[in-house]
Amino acid sequence: MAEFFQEGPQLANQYASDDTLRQYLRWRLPASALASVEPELTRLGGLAANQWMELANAAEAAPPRHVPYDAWGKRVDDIVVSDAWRELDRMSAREGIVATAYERAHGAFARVHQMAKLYLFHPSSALYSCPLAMADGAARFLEVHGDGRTGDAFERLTTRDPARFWTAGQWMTERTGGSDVSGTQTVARRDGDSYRLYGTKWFTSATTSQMAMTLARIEGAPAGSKGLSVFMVVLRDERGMLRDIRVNRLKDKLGTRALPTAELTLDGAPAILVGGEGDGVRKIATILNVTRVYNAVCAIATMRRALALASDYAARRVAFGKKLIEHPLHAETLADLDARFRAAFMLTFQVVELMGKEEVGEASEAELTILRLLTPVAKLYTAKQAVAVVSECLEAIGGAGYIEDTGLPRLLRDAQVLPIWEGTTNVLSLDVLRAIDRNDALAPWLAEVRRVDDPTVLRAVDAIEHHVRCAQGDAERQRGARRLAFAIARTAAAARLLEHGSEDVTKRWTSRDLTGNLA
Ligand code: MFK
Repeated sequence: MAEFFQEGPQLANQYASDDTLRQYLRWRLPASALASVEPELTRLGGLAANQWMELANAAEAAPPRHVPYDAWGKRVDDIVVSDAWRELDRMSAREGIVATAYERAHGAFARVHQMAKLYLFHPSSALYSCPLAMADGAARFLEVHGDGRTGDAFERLTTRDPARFWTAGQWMTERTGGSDVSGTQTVARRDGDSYRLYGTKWFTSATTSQMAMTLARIEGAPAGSKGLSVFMVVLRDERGMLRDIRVNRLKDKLGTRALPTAELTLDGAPAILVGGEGDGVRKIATILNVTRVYNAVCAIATMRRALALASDYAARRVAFGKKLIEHPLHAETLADLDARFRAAFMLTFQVVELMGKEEVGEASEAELTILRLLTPVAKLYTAKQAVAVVSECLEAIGGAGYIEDTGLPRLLRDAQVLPIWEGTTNVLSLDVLRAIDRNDALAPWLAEVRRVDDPTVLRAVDAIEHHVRCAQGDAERQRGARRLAFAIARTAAAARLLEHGSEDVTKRWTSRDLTGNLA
């Protein structure tokens, strides 16, 4: 008898084989926009299955290295990255993964177009999506708050020319806090028309970026987050040397291993104040809200990749006399995971649509407040789902799912960062309360969802309203904030699934308790 060898799961074209994305685009995009984006997405779907994936594997195999001194003892703080990482940078520029959002070829649908591209790119990018997220956040910040002093930064962040393209860091976290940034200790001292920054940044993702947006306190400004201001830092001089910045070390992380994340000391780094003095947390929220949407898109993309592999495997692997997919319980498990993915997809792309409308000035007041509410909801919910769904998909592949050189464990490690960075689940659940209290964001969303005439959704909406009305006092409201955020996420997703009319998935989804027992 010939020896048996199991074939591993294979990736098909990641656009052509993705019914969820294709059906969604057919549903939402005008025919002319769909006709224009489909050939491009089909091509990118091929890159995601092949060339990008090979680059991502190569980048993972050669993680970044910190070289503090040169051969002659001079401090250089070089961060050496792989050729593959650099090629991912060039390819993402050429393909306009950021630029598409600002070219606005499809008006209010520019974000849908762009995020569809990011969705294909992310799981085959070794997290190059991270510098892109922060570049996009910085571009949006400069579009909203920028003035003549930031030179050509906006143009560089949004170009397709790899030779000019810049990515950006987003340095908010200090030893005093990742969630509570009000204790930021970095000081900005005036230096003529600009500033110099002094302090330590504890987590700086993508430290090979050309620029960063950061928070610092101008000397003499009050304590707390109102006393912080937003600054732009161009990291290197014409010779490529860091400008009064020291790299203390690279972080040794559970995942995202191709991504250089560093601890930095700013020792007089030149910086440009952007958006005026003070109120820095409120202003930098412009960036956070972009990167949180990226986080959600990358979370659903991760789920989809894990499901694509687990489903392909189920069609190849034979156990107990038949293929895995022919076993009712295995098929049921995959169908449940698929429903969780599709619900998360619908929620995320609702937020993407609203963001696109906002950016071209076509969002109504109600839509703006729904965007404010659903951005943290989508981020926190999809991130948690990504970890759970990827974990189940690895289990569905069995022991091989736990073996490093299959590439599968990386999916889980990389998913685990999604609920942590850009605001943890609890911090974002409290942000949902902030949106409800300060932006009165619940009422317009409730009104919108009530238009979906379905008894399960209407019951869930009533339960949410009842919960918000009855929660007494700050502590009780905070204790219930996570349950509330999850209930909003599940209900928003159900409403979209119903609107879309995908019957099987909708039935599977609405047969659950959408509110997760809010009472
Ligand atoms: C693959 C995907 C790639 C993703 C890229 C990942 C790169 C990773 C890099 C990072 O991890 S960067 C660090 C991320 N850090 C965070 O996300 C911080 C998490 N903490 C919070 O979000 C806290 O809630 C917050 C810092 C905002 C609390 O600050 P405060 O100052 O104690 O809150 P406060 O006083 O309530 O808010 C200040 C103002 O900002 C208020 O405005 P008003 O005074 O006018 O009312 C708030 O309404 C406003 N604000 C806060 N969050 C907002 C917001 N406005 C709009 N949107 C928001 N999200």
